[in-house]
Amino acid sequence: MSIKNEMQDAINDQIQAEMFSAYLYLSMASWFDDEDLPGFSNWMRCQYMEETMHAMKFFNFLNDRGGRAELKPLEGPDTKWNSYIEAFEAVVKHEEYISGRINKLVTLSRKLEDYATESFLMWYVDEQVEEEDSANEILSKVKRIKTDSNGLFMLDKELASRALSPAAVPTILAQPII
Ligand code: OFO
Repeated sequence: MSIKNEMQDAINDQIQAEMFSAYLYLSMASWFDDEDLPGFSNWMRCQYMEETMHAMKFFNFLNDRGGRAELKPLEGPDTKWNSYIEAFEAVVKHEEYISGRINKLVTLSRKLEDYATESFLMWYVDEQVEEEDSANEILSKVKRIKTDSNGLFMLDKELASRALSPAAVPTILAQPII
């Protein structure tokens, strides 16, 4: 059964939101580069790629369901923050906003009795728990560090070790099944 227009429109809005997330984190990666914190920048670059993967999962899903992804314009994200705490507070706030959007998509899928979409969305429900948790964890560390340059150096080293999950790559490259 093809996806209904109302669900397709809502998913297209979500593709835009995920791509904005990618754009926001890429902007943060650039800012952290400028702050000479390559590990923080690496974490944000990975985040950027994961968000692209989130958008592409929706993109591929629409194609698989006989729908069509229609890309919408993106607003420019912020380009600088007053502190590292402020930057990670913005990440946490943004992830909470995205979680709220995913919950609304689940509500809509139930209203439309679109159980295939509801099942698909459960991946995002779980993913948002992880996204909020990792952002909150780094925010707590950044708050603890405050102005301790040694602590900042150590955290930068820790964040430098983050790598993109291998599962993300095939999702981004996947062709729709015809
Ligand atoms: Fe950060 O989870 Fe998608 O947007």
